[in-house]
Amino acid sequence: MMNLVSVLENLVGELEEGLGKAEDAQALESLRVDILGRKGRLAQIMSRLPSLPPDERPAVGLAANSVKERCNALFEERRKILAAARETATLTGFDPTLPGLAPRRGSLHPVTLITEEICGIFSVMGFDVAAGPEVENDYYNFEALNMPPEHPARDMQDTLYITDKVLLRTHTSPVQARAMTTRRPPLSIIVPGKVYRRDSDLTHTPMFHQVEGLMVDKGISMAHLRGVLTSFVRSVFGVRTRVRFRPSFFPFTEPSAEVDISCRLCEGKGERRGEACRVCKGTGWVEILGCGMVDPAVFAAVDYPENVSGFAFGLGVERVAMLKYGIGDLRMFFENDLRFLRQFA
Ligand code: 2U9
Repeated sequence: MMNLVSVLENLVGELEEGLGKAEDAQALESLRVDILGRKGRLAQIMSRLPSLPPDERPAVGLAANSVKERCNALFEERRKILAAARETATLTGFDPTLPGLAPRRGSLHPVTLITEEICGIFSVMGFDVAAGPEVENDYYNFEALNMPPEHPARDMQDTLYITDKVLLRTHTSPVQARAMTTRRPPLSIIVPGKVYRRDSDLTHTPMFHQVEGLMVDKGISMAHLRGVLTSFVRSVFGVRTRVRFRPSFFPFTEPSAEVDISCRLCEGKGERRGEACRVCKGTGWVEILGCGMVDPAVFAAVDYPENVSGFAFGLGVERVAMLKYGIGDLRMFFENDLRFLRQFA
């Protein structure tokens, strides 16, 4: 008799398991027929009742009634849950019983990708990555960098002023100037960040991204500048890239140079399909960065000794990204069009 009672009790556990898998009304009904139906599991067990000794029958009958009641309650509970889900689905068009959609994975912005690539290359060469405020004061943005009051580079046309003496940094150079006030040479740092200029047209945005670098020690020369920047450029654009240094001018470096690389689109030929190359305007070269030997006036401003020298350089991140990825329009970086951004996944 005990045996038949425990067989009955097991039915409840079996049913619970089956209910967890029943996802719709149809599955629920077939499970009910299976267990409680006229020829179901419970009925089959009960058909063995007459073969038991008469004094054992009442206990089994009692157990059967209890099991039947609990099974009905479990069915009812599941039926209500499925009905509620169906109602939600018809009311909201949202069916919580459907399998979910896998979310699309995001990707890093091309400006972030290039910034990380550039900083990675200089980190390997021993540079520390440094950062500083985007809201700067006149001293670190201009004065310490050999741009005294009335210097043309401070022109209202270029600089976004907050007050007389407070402004949005126009380059990341103030971070290097700050680093030199807190650290003694030897020093080599690379500074990525946002910079701001009062400029807005097809090829200029009021905010863009720069990476600038500085190396200071005894005996640093143009040869170090040339070696470091040539190997940097070849890391980003490939070992076959040709590099040339052209004389230029910056207030904070003397001598100064601009670095051109051979055009990737026309491979330095200046010509494509019988027409002047649109990327290098037919010259075979594109400008990629500015650089120079730090002007002694800058060292004087930060109280560095006269026996050190150093080189500095700067580049625009959007410009590097445009050349590396062949992006023709600066506005792409700021529109956040997912069709553009997804290509960098
Ligand atoms: C200190 C001393 C010198 C940073 C330099 C450049 C040359 C340069 C431009 C590239 C394109 C700005 O983004 S851009 O428009 N930058 O050409 N920057 S040397 O020289 C420094 C910096 C800090 C203390």
